[in-house]
Amino acid sequence: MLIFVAFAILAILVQMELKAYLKVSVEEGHAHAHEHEEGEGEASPIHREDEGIKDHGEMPLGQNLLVNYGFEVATLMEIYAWEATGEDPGTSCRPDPEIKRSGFYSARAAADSRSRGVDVCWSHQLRITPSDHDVRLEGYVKTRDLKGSAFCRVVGSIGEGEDSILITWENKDIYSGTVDWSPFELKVYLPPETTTVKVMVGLYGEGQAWFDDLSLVAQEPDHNPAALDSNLLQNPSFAAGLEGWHFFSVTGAPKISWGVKPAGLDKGNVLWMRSEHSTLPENYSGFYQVRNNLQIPSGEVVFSGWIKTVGLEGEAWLNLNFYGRDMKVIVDSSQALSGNNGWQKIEVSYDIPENATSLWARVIFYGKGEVYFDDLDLRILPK
Ligand SMILES: [Ca+2]
Ligand SMILES: [Ca+2]
Repeated sequence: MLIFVAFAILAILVQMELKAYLKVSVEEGHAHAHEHEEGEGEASPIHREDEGIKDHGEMPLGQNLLVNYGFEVATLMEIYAWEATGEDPGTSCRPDPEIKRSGFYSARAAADSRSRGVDVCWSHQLRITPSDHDVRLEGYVKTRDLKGSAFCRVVGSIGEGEDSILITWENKDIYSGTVDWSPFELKVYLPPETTTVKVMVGLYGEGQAWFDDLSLVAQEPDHNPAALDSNLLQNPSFAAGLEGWHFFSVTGAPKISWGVKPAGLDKGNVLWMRSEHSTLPENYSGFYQVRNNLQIPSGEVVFSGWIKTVGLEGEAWLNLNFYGRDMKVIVDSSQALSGNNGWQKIEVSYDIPENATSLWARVIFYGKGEVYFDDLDLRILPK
């Protein structure tokens, strides 16, 4: 009897989600209706016909554009319409029938000490592209013993796959430690040239996170261009721990520890990272923040900060990346520190390139030893 009831409920849930999906497909254009027949219950590849999407007129505002947003259509290993990151050592992404906020499954991500700080996440490609709109991602997350952070992310690009051009990367680190189901939200503007949008939820570090009941809705854009000559960084002096900053490590980097610690009256909290092993220069790690939606035709970006190194057999420096249509520019600070150095101010600057939509500020190091960063400042000076 119980089994029968369970199946009946499952059938209703699946139907609810598929209905929502079909409604989206219809608004998107009839060309996509066949996906449902082919792909039901399986993580089949998504066939996209981008030409048809933007010309279809009205963007369905206020409607959930995610498919299988409650993760109810899943098998033992896979979640329909969601893709898991690769099987890096020490990481796993699975549907979880035991721990969920609603329905029968949640999306679980987990990493242990072998994971080397890589992002472990579930990713979903929107079937409608809300270009020239704001999108608001919402959902719920639960974490357990998470050193590092859970995150949510919206990534916009032109094209797909290896040839795609990244133009928007809005990331928000949301919870760490142990929290019961808690809400999160993230809002970002997608430039008109956007053709592909991916939503990601996951974690980095060590521990577990579960996600459930997601939604992403498009809204009329509420343009909020970067203010000139003010610090664009969130939490630039680490007074709020690592809030606003996201760890990254280029594949091949050995185990690295990081955190914030007090470093005297003038500096308060500072960011520190330590590597126990020497690495090649191309195997660098660090933290970043991204400012999307630049909407500034001209200006000089200046990124500065204080760095201290202790026995660093390698280098530490600041880095700016610009992404946009037909362009990608990576600029390193001309100065890099190594060995033992007291606090030194370093700066990197660059004129905003044409078509740049996304600006990344990164603090970076490679090699064995310890590095500290503080009082970072990212601003655009009018030209
Ligand atoms: Ca669920
Ligand atoms: Ca500080």
